[in-house]
Amino acid sequence: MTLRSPLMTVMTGAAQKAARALKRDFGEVEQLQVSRKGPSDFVSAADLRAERTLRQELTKARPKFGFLLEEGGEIKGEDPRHRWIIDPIDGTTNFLHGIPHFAISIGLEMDGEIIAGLVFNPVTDEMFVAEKGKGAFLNDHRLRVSARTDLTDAVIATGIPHHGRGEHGPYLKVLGRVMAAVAGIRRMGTASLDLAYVAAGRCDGYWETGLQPWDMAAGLILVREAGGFVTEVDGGKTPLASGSVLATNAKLHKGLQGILNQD
Ligand code: LIP
Repeated sequence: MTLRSPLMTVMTGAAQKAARALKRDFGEVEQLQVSRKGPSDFVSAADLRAERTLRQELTKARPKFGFLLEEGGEIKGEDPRHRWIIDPIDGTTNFLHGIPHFAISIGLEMDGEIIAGLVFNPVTDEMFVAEKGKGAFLNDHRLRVSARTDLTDAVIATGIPHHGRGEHGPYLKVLGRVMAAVAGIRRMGTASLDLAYVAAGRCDGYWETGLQPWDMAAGLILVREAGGFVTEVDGGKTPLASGSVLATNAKLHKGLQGILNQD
């Protein structure tokens, strides 16, 4: 058991509160009032409610911090140095299809750097947390990225472009090369959990492009604090700004990056 910092106590408390309603809503997923935001991009009543709860709870504890919210957008705080980056339901498509693989994702940015992250799947009750310099944890157990050194043994997660999003042809070419080089590919549909799974050593790597900051803010620090390596797919240093992410254990990064960028 580890002692939670005051900051992590605030973050976990907010996530637990939002998760209670989310779990109930997930149970009644077919009755949810769902409106269409764009092609394949749904906003549910549960999403909005969870975001409101998270905002209220975090504001109670840290009244001056700003927000970047998936649904509510940017909300400037009195404190310009701190900003919460939140996805109330990452994996909305899974949620709406009754697939129990979605998460609340909360990242805290200070002076442009992510200093804390939480990814919580309320259905499995798995809470992944990390703070800068303090390590990454799953329900209080310390996390380490995998130790695999050969891509032929590696399970790699990815996000596949879909209707209305991404470049399908080029993605298929890249996928073809990675498929041929690894033990298995997974497309689970929740970027924050893909990153958390890399941190936990369940997956050996993950890549995706076209993401939003709230999909990855919390997951980035989880991987780094678990000893992993995160860049953009082309090796660039600003995944949060570009939406392009490649996260692996340190040993597989170069090899996977080479395959992803062959043409
Ligand atoms: C989702 C990501 C997922 C990605 C989807 C989508 P949302 O976030 O986490 O991995 O491939 O296209 O962006 O929209 O469910 O919060």
